[in-house]
Amino acid sequence: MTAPRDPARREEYLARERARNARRAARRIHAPTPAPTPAPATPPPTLDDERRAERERRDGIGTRASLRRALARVDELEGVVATLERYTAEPLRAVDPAPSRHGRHAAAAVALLSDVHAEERVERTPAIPNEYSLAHAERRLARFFGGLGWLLTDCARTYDVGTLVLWLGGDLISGDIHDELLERCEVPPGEAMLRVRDWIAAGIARVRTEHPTLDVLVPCSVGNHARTTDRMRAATGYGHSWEWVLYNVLASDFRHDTRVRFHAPKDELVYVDVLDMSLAFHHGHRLRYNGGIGGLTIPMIKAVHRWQAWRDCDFYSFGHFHTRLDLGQIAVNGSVIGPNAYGLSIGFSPDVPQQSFFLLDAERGKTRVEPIWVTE
Ligand SMILES: [Mn+2]
Repeated sequence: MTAPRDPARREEYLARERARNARRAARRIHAPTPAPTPAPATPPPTLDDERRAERERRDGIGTRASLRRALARVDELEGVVATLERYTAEPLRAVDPAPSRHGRHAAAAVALLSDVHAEERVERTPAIPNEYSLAHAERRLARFFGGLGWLLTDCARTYDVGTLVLWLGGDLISGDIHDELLERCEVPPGEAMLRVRDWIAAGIARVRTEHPTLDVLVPCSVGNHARTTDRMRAATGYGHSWEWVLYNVLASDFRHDTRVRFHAPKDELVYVDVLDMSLAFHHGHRLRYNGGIGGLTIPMIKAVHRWQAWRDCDFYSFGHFHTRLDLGQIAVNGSVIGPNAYGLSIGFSPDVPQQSFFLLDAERGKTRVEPIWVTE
C-alpha cells in the first residue's frame, strides 16, 4: 500500500506504519511489544478553510481567463495600429489656399430701420414675451446705432466701405389708426414723432463721428401706421403721413452736412442707386401675407415679380411684417418693438427685436447679411 498524498492523512499513515514495523521487530527479538505511539491529532478542516481553498481555486481560474482576454485584445489592437500606420506611412500633402487676387473691394453698407412703433406700450404676459415703452424704444434705437457703428468698423477691416445706405422704413410710430392704439400709446403721434426725430438725429450724428469719411444716403418710406387718414392713399398718402414730415425735418437737421443726403419722394416705392446697383424700398403694407405655406416668401416673390415690370432693380427691401428674412434679392426687416398682442393675434412669428444689415460688394453683390439685435 502506498502513502496517501494528503499531508495529514499521510503523517497518520506513516506513524501507523512505523508502529507496526516496531511491533514486528520486537516480536523477532522477543522484546516486549512497545506500546503503539498515538497518532498526532490533526483537526479536520473547518468550513472557513474549505471556503478559503475554494476561493483560491476560483481566483486562479478567473485570473487565467482575464489574461487570455487581455492577450486577445492586444492582438486586435496591434492589427488596428498596423492599419493606421499604412495610412500615415506617407504624409498628406498640405493644401495650398488660393490667395485672394483682388485685394480689397469697394462696398456699400445697407442698414434697415423700421417698425419702431415708438410710443406703443407692450406689457409682458404669459403669451407675450416682451415689454415695451418709450424708454425701451429710446434704448433700442441707441442699440441699433451702436450695433451699426460696430458692423461698419468690422466691415472696414476687409472692405473699402464708401457709402452707408440707411433706410428709414416706416412705422417709426404707431399713431392712432385704430381705436385700440388710443389706449396703448403713451403719447399722441406728433409728440412721438419728435421723440423719434431726436433719437434718429443723434444716431446719424454718432455714425458720422465714428466714420467721418462715410457718405450717408437715407432713403425714406412712409409706413401705414403714421397716416392721418382712415384708409391708405396711393398718390397722396405721403402728404397725410407724420413720417413724411419727420423725414423732411431730419433732412433739414442735416442740411449743412454734405455727406448726409435724405431721399423722401412722394412715391410708395423708393429707388436709390449705389455702386451701379439699384435698390428699391417699400414699407411692405401693400403685400398680402395670407399666412400660407412658406410664410412670407411666396407673397414677397410675387410682389417683387410684379414691381420688376415697372423698374428692373437688383435688391428689394421691405418692413411691416416684424419678421427678419433674407431671400437674396429680397430683404424683409424685423422690428424694434418686438412681439406684441397684435402680432400674436394675426400670427406673425414672435421674432426677437432685431433690424437688418448687409453689405453690397461692388463686384459680387450682396454679402455679410447680418441682424442688428436691439434689445437692451
Ligand atoms: Mn407696418
